[in-house]
Amino acid sequence: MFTRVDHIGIACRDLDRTVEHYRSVFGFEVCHEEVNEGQGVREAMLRVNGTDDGGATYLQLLEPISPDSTVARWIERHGEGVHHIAFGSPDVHAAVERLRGHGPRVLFDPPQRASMGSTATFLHPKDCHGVLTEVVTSADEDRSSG
Ligand code: V0V
Ligand code: CO
Repeated sequence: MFTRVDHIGIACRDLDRTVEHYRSVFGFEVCHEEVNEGQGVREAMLRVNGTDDGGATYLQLLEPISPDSTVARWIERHGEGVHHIAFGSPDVHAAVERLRGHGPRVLFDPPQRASMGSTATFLHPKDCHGVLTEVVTSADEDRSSG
């Protein structure tokens, strides 16, 4: 069902400063930036490594763009830090079908357009031992839209 860690989502207050930390201290470069109005975030993707399923693993740095977004509320309560983990799946729709009835609440059903043209959903952290869990099919892998 899951073939890799697609990304680790990290909530930050200032995207540019956080990107600069990852660049100057760790040597990671930004490969993609976008604003996701629906999720209320500005995000940067930093590619960490390729994976043996032909995909890749990223860090996803997330800065809230509105005070009532989920990431803004989370930073308010917890401060900056790891916000979610995303598993890569060759077919997020099939993964949702399999997960239905197994317990975790599926938060976006159907899955939605996400970073870099991918399709993704989230599983409620209270049903995943405290971890907000995203399931993502990258644009490369997604054959469902033809
Ligand atoms: C909330 N909780 C978390 C959490 N966020 N636990 C672990 N990790 C997190 N990130 C806990 C929180 O401490 C509460 O538990 C409880 O869940 C309810 O939280 P809340 O603040 O009252 O509720 P909301 O309204 O923030 O809802 C939480 C959920 C929401 C998870 C339902 O954040 C959501 O729908 N998330 C999915 C969308 C998302 O996260 N988008 C941002 C990334 P206690 O304290 O009461 O025990 S967008 C993204 O990654 C994109 C676009 C991508 O391409 O990858
Ligand atoms: Co994410």
